Amino acid sequence: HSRIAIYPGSFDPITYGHLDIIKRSLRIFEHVIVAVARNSQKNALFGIDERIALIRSVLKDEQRVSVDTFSGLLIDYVASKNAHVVVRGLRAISDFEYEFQIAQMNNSISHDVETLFMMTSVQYGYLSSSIVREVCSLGGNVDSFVPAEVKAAMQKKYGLTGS
Ligand code: COD
Repeated sequence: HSRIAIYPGSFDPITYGHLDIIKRSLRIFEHVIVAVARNSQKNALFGIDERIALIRSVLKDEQRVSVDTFSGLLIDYVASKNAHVVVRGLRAISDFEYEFQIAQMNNSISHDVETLFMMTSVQYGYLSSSIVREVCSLGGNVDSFVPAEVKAAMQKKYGLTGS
């Protein structure tokens, strides 16, 4: 009987693919906590506080979503929120092996957490934060991938003027 889901990730930056998973999760859960991982090994464009501010801004009208950050093990964070469900999105087959590994690792450390996978919506199947960063850095149009405030923040990072 889980009313809360944790949606963890790097969100560097948040895209329409992430937002789609969040909105669909809200049809199943009463509350979704978007949890930005602090100790991700990925090369980040945005700092943690910038990523949180962007997510909050994009989801400001959604009362049932909160945005948080965590460090250390995901399952410890999930337990600290009295939650039992982690939501993850699945795109291509290439996501599967990585996600399967994380889910099984988490499950072997704690049987108290279930990972729920949602298939990406077809229009976002190819979308990832890293691809969006690359397209934006090279001057490509990212309007259909990220909300306007995210686009503006990326253009600022890359020293591009807004269009
Ligand atoms: N459509 C659908 N889903 C999508 C899309 C899209 N277009 N784009 C991304 N997603 C999904 C991803 O599949 C993922 O489920 C989620 O959105 C977030 O994506 P990212 O890329 O921002 O997040 P990741 O994969 O970098 O997050 C990894 C974690 C931070 C969750 C992981 O490293 C972690 O749990 N770290 C904490 C340490 C820990 O506990 N380690 C042990 C377990 S690995």
